[in-house]
Amino acid sequence: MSDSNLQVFIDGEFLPEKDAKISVFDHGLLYGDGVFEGIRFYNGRVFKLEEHIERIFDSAKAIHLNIGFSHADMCQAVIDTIKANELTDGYVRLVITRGAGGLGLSPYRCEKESVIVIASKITLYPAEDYQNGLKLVTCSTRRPAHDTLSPAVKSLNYLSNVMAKIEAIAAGAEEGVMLNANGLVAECTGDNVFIVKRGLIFTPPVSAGMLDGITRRVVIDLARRSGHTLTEQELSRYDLYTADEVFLTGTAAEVIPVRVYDERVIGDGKPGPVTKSLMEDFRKMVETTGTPIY
Ligand code: PXG
Repeated sequence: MSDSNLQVFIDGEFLPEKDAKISVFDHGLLYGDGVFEGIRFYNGRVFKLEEHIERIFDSAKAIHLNIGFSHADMCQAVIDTIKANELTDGYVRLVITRGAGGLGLSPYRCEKESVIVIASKITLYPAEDYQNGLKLVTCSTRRPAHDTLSPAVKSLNYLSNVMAKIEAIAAGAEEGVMLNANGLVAECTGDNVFIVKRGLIFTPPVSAGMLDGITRRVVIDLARRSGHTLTEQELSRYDLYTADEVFLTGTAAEVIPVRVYDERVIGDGKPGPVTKSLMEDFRKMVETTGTPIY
């Protein structure tokens, strides 16, 4: 996808899309050495900006990457990039790479990290996926264990997610469920997982090995505020197969129902009442909250 002439922020400068380039010696490219964020903005407001900026700082800290920008500068860079592109609704990709260095793993030979902000329109899941629900399959590719690369780090190493996505697409599914090293449900390739059983909501705890999703946090909060009982508890595939409702959360997907998982029809095969009410609550929240851009 290429928008005609985006203005891209690189290290404090705006460059037209065709000139927005970084070095082939950047360790972000050579080793996947860097971190990123995906942020949505709706109606001229950035949704959960502070939380996304906080998470990228945490991801950077975890990989020992120094960000030469302050928290406030980073928020401003996001706002400025959206403004430079005169957008009101869309998606921001924030990328911080280790920077250009030698052909060796050591990050200490990289001169300076690069901060990249791309603001663009977003390609949404088709509307029918929200009405009918997604098809999911279990992928054989596991989420990395905490002692490999913390799954809480939103790093440029997304290859296991990409491999899982390939498996899901090969199976004719829209998303793939990734298990942790113990064979329990961690999350999907780019979304967190929730189930509803007998009116109660469950989602695996972050310790199950996942990205601490910002949409997940919002939905946990919305569910509890509307009087639902929500428990963070490890879930197996069995728990998903036998759930009354399954839904996913993520910046790109928002709140989206699941129709079938590993060929098992979820509930009656239609989005359930809890999912539908949370989808509605989420929609209201994104339209009425957020950091103003203009
Ligand atoms: N798990 C993983 C592995 C993710 O990458 C989520 C869960 C949901 O987290 P948030 O904070 O967004 O609620 C993500 C984030 C894409 C895309 O292009 C997906 C994400 C982020 C940016 C782009 O599909 N998922």
